[in-house]
Amino acid sequence: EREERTFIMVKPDGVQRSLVGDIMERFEQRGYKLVGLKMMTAPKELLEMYYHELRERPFFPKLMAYMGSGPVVAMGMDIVAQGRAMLGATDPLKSAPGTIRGDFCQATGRNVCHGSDSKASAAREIALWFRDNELSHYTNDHHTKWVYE
Ligand code: YYY
Ligand code: MG
Repeated sequence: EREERTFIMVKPDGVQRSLVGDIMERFEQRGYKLVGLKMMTAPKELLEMYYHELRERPFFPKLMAYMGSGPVVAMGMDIVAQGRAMLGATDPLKSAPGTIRGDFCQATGRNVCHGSDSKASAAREIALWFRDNELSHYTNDHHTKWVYE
């Protein structure tokens, strides 16, 4: 298996600003494979589990309000490398132009997109947001012949 799973999410501000297509397109154009996709407004309990590590941080209530403020678009992706690099830094003003955050936003609390920071967090996040039968397993020549060598 050369592929690694990651969890990508367009946050409520990205949905409100109609950036869903742009963000998904960047990952597709890079040759990453979409394996799961859904739009939903996240219940509070899900957000609390998802950002469990940050629960003691001063910005946590603000983060919960932001993330629960409207629908998000969740994606499971098969990614080989660089998925997180495409996102940019947590603070958009420290993100290089060309990255998603570097191109689309300015504030940490409105940073439009999430990407898993490790293999382990990707597995945890995908299991939180998707049921097994909501993930697709497929191959296509586009990836196996024309993206990979
Ligand atoms: O993985 P990433 O999203 O880049 O940053 P995390 O450290 O995991 O924090 C998750 C989320 O929390 C971040 O995207 C915005 C928000 N946040 C914040 O509002 N203020 C901070 N000082 C740090 C993070
Ligand atoms: Mg993170």
